[in-house]
Amino acid sequence: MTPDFVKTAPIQTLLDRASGMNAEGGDDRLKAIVRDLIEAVMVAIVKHDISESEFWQAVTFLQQGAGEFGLIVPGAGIEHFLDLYMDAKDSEVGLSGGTPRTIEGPLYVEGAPLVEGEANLSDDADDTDTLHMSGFVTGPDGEPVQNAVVHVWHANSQGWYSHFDPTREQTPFNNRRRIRLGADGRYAFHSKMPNGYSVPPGGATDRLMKAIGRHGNRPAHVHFFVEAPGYRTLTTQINFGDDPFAADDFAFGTREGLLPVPDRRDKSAFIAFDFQLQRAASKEDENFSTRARAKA
Ligand code: MBD
Ligand code: FE
Repeated sequence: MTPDFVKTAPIQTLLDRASGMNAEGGDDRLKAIVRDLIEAVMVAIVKHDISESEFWQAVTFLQQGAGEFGLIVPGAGIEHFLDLYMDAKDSEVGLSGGTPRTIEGPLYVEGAPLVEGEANLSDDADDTDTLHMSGFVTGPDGEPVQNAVVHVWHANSQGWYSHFDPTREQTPFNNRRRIRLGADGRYAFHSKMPNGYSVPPGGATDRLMKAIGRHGNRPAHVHFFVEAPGYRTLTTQINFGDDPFAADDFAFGTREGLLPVPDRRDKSAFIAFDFQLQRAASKEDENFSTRARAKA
């Protein structure tokens, strides 16, 4: 059997009815999307001759793994795909330049302390080196960006993020801050050096990765949102260029231009990194995505 089977009249009629195509109410755009998604599942079933048992195994996997969808999505490369798609759409309308965007990931928490000046991100003890990171936030012409806020978050030396730490040993905003910048657009912070992240052992993401011969490790990294009136909010992260997983990130978050090598000296490591924002074309263009985020 070939996927042409899905194109036969009875299946196409089933798809129209299943997606509400000929129903009165509902959202037309959503109907069309739902129809394409169901059809894609049907095509995969026929193409790979997926059995009834295999299909229900997949349903059970998704049911049990629902809590890890935020990890499965980047692991499957779909969050990075969204970046590549936004980049391509930007370049189609002549928008380019500035610091590259890269995935947010599932571990941001709203409401981190808003601080000014040289910031300390780490509230909790952690027996590791100190990271010192600093630089400038500029616009497309190199001008210092006014009233910028830099949101920064990263893991601890065990690779765990506060709020999501299964050991429950971290205080709520450890290694999380929002830094309000002055008129010169300079930011600076220090914190306990993060380590690479690994997906929870035995969880849905781990099982999927193992089943397809992959791993679930990320290099050590630091996440940022950079927002300022009149500019597009930047979602990005730096990954440590000297991490063993720098070229093999399970979440595809590493990008050229975002891989600084920390200058490691004694118990300190230094990273100088500047952010360049794109100008916003409208108030809406300033916003970041309305993705649902954890609150603490
Ligand atoms: C992370 O820390 C992360 O940044 C992503 C994208 C996925 C899993 C863990
Ligand atoms: Fe992360």
